Amino acid sequence: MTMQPSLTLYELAGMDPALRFSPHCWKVRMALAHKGLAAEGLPWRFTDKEAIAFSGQGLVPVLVDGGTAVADSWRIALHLETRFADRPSLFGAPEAVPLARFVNGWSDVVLIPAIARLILTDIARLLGPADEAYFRQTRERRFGAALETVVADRPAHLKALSQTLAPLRALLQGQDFIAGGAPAYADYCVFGMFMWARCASPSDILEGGGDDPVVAWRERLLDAFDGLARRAPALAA
Ligand SMILES: N[C@@H](CCC(=O)N[C@@H](CS)C(=O)NCC(=O)O)C(=O)O
Repeated sequence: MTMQPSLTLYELAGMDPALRFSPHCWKVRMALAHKGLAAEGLPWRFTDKEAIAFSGQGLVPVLVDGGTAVADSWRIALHLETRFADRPSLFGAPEAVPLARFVNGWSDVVLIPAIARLILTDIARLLGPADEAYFRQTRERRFGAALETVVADRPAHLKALSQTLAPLRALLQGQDFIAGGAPAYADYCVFGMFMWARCASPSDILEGGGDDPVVAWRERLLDAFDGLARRAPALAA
């Protein structure tokens, strides 16, 4: 098996450096665990653009693998898959890569805003003053209103999220993971979004309890890799 190289992952953190709540960074953490790789996770803050300027852009995750810096969670997943080809595949088969890419896009474009409407003010509370100001300014522009206004109608947002998750719920009624009988990168793309909520918010974003196949799936992934995700510092119980 390819030797474990020195890997560094720049990860979004709250004021508390142990609180790593970025959905995209969680995709990568799960992907690294899937490949049996360890990386040093460096805490990074929204306003710390200088620290990752070497990557040529201003967002995390950024993975540094020896002399190579890779930004963007999807590109990092492809990098890990090729570079560590003899370790467990993140996709299962080459034909599954475009499908996982669709799931990644669906998570980013559809799930992120649906979950954001439930947790934006919780995130603001985790940040230091400079990051909070940056977060409010950029997100209020994105959502077109004050964060408090965006999250105001929580029951409606919970219902909308539940409806958004209907295809996932139907899929998970018949199989344990999105990728089938075992988890793969498509699962981590969606699970990263739930880790975002779990780490940043004290309230659960799923109300269905034990009857909801999505809850059961989330439990399975919390337990994966010896409970890597379950053990992570989080605000939700
Ligand atoms: N498409 C990118 C998105 C990365 C992204 O949006 N990262 C957020 C943290 S979750 C970030 O770095 N935000 C910094 C900012 O908003 O300035 C990926 O999948 O990695």
